[in-house]
Amino acid sequence: ANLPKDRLRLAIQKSGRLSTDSLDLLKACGIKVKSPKEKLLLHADNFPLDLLFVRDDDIPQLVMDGVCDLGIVGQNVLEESALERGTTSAYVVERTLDFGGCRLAIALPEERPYTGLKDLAGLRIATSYPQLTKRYFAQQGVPAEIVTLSGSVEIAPRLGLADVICDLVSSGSTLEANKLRAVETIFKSTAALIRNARPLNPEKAHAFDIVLRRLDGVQKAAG
Ligand code: PRT
Ligand code: ZN
Repeated sequence: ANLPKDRLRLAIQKSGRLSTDSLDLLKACGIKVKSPKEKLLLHADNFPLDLLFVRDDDIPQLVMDGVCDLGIVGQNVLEESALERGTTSAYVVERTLDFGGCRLAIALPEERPYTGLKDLAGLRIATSYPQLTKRYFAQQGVPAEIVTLSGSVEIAPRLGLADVICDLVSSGSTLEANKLRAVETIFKSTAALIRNARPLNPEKAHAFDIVLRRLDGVQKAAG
């Protein structure tokens, strides 16, 4: 990767649930960037850091491959990506953050009876997180067929694509609107600040120390 030697490169979500909180966090850390929207890459004015705006799904790989030094991404997306890659050694979770909170949960049509996981044996489960879902069912010793969908997972049972789903839940109103109920939580997530596992050069390491110190101050103040 062709990285500047003296500026940290941080990948954040371009537009989505983590975007505003990610930018606000940088601002709270005293790192100023101009209005991002059009640009893919932005230089911070007052700090040796550049921002790359991308789809959240691309962030783990960008960091693991060293295209970016740092990333802010949901731990759900990170863990799914690491499982797919078959290794967790290419990145380090530096800090978990206090936004982007959600859980990956198994949900069933309201009318389907449920006494425990064994009731799901042999069923088709729609999800955008096949790796996390597969791992959970394997760990629990319950056989299941995973149907991978990139979105609109909650309508899969009604379409006859799957019997149950495994999807992210925050308020629960999407499940409710689709007459589904969560029965098991398989993964709890928040956003996290991650770093490529290889050591930073001394200039970048110094800048990153400052980022972390400010971040810890901000998070401590927020309680
Ligand atoms: O375009 P891009 O690929 O970057 O964005 P995206 O659409 O893939 O992701 P986005 O912006 O929806 O979510 C980014 C990250 O936010 C996720 O990876 C999670 O880490 C985190 N997050 C927190 C959530 C939610 N809460 C959440 N509720 N991500 C998605 N949802 C969805 C969920 O999939 C379901 O459709 O919201 C719906 C449920 O919400 P409730 O409030 O009705 O329960
Ligand atoms: Zn995405």
